[in-house]
Amino acid sequence: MYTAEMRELIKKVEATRPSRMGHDFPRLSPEAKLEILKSNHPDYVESGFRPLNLGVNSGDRVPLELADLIEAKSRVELDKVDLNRVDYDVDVLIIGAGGAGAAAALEAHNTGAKVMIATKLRFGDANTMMAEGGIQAADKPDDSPARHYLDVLGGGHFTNIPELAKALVHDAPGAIQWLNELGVMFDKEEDGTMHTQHGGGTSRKRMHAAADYSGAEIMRVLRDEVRNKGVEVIEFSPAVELIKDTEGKVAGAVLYNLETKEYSVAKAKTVILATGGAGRLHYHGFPTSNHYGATADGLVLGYRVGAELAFADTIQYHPTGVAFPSQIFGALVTEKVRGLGATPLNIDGEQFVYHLETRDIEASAIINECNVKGKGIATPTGEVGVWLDTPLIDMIHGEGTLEKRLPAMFRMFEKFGIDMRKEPILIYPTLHYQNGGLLINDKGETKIENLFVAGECAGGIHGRNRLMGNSLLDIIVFGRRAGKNAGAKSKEVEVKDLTLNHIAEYHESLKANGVETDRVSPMLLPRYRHGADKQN
Ligand code: MEZ
Repeated sequence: MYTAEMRELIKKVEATRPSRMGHDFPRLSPEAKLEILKSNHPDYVESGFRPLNLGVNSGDRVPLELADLIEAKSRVELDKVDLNRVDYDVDVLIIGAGGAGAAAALEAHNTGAKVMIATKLRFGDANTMMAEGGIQAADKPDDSPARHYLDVLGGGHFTNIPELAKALVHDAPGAIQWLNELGVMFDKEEDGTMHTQHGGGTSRKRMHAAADYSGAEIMRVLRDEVRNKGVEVIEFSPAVELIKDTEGKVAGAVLYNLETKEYSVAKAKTVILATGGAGRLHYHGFPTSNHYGATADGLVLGYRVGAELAFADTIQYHPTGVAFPSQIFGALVTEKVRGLGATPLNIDGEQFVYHLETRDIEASAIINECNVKGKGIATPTGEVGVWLDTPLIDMIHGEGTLEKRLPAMFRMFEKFGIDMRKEPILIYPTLHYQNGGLLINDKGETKIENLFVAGECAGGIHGRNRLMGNSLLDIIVFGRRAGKNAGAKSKEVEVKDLTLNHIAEYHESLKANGVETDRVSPMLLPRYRHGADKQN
């Protein structure tokens, strides 16, 4: 599959390999890290951001595409929604059916609450399903939640909200146990203990995995369990607006059936937003590893009812997205590949960065190598990337390791005639994760009464950069916390008359703040047609 030119360049990789074996590349100093971030990371490229004109985060800097969605009108034709005709009446409404939504549903169900999930696509169409490398938890004798906490804070440049980071690491061993007991097939050693490995920025091996399809395996089990418990799941029905009651408390959502194009009213005592990420907004023009529905819908819905955003200006670009072949451009090459020893190399076959720096640093170093130093490898379709020297994996750990630990990666490249056991692969950063989201406390609550958030839609846990494997962990920990607390809270709630007056008020506020627009949001689905307005 590689062109003749690329094959020539691979010879340089092979030539330097013996001298690289067994030698760790030096890590960057804190000053050098800051410098490489500021000069290369898209979060520092000001042209990709603007301040918000209205709402609780007025004046705060957010990516342009998100700002446009927030500063847009409701897509709901308000005259077509009859709030007196309630279609679903539940205790806990969960919006989103990825890992966080499913974990929340199970715990809310355990409180005895009547729970319903409404989701835009199918149950499990979510970034959880696409997560590959693993889930962190400090459950080995040489590790502790305190060490995990320090790694989380170091990775997040000490900007994380401490109570959220504490909750994440504290609940982690229990989360693994819970998943294991539900039936997740984690990789285990012969003696039955969990197999764990390093990720970028981890001081201990605490990445638990199911090969390189960890998220799919977790989602498989959670989805089965939700179905077994009889929780109602409404598919192809995104929430298009949150409903309040006349006391200003969140009290349900307007759902929109993508097939019949009809609205329905879901009344609820508590609501959990678990709508996931925003990769399909393609910030700074990056490709994405995210699923098709990752369009920041929850941020828009939450902001319209007054929930606060936190860290909305910080996005994670996974260092190793596919740069070649173009058919899978931007797809995720799990960090586990680097965790197993594969190193990034430039066009001369030289390593230019330690292979397990945190993601923001690693991605910045790759961008720098390609776009500043001009040492990237050009692809036939005009992209650029650096090598990831995957043959090192079997050389370090023994023949058969790559296929055993990375079967999905192996197949993905094999389909295109690339044998990653024998030849390096070409990678470049891809938009992977929104580090921020709607601000929550350690119960998963927002400051808006009866509104909870869990998973990638929530902000504050990871600060300005998340470590590998803390996202699958976060969806379980905060999904469970939100589910338990929303279930318990629903017992005290008495819903008053339903209203959508806050939408009319939001429209007034747009006008009052000088935003004249025909844009509508949430976006729901990305627009890839030529000439289509990406925002509508
Ligand atoms: O946490 C993640 O984002 C993850 C595990 C991704 C990966 O590289 O596999």
